[in-house]
Amino acid sequence: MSSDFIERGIKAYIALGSNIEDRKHYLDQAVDALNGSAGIKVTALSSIYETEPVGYVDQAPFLNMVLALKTTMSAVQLLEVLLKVEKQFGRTRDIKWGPRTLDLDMLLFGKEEWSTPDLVVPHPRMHERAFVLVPFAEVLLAEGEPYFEFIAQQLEKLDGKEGVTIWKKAQ
Ligand code: GSY
Repeated sequence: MSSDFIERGIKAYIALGSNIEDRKHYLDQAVDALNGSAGIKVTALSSIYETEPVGYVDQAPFLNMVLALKTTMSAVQLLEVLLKVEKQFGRTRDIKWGPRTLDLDMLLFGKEEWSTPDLVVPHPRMHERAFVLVPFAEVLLAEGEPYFEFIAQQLEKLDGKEGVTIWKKAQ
């Protein structure tokens, strides 16, 4: 992929989660599928964290991470790719808060704000979830993004960080 592509693209951040084995395999496959999509280049990966389930708590622990990508797609096109990749790895949406092979959530799409029935960015609940903010802060810090300061402040105020432990450190 040319550096020109990276210059032209919009930066987006995606949260990934899985709590059905093989959890790590689902995350790896999702990263590869996104990186292999035309018009998308993954630029950074957080560490992988093992996290206690939030919401419906009577289910297995999750692996969660966040990735940064550059894309020449629109936010709606990127959402379509995320849904396609979830489906490709067996995700069904019949139990709302239940176990899932793969969950892909768009956290940010550049500085764009969207609020449609299908897409809301910035993600409206990310500030409530330590399993999102911990890996998100890690990627933003590694990339030297000024938005890190805001997310770090949100994280400081948040409960539940003890339920988020590092499982595989980013290289
Ligand atoms: O919102 C994503 C799915 N999900 C998760 C998750 O990814 N991690 C943790 N720890 N709890 C969760 N509850 C739900 S629903």
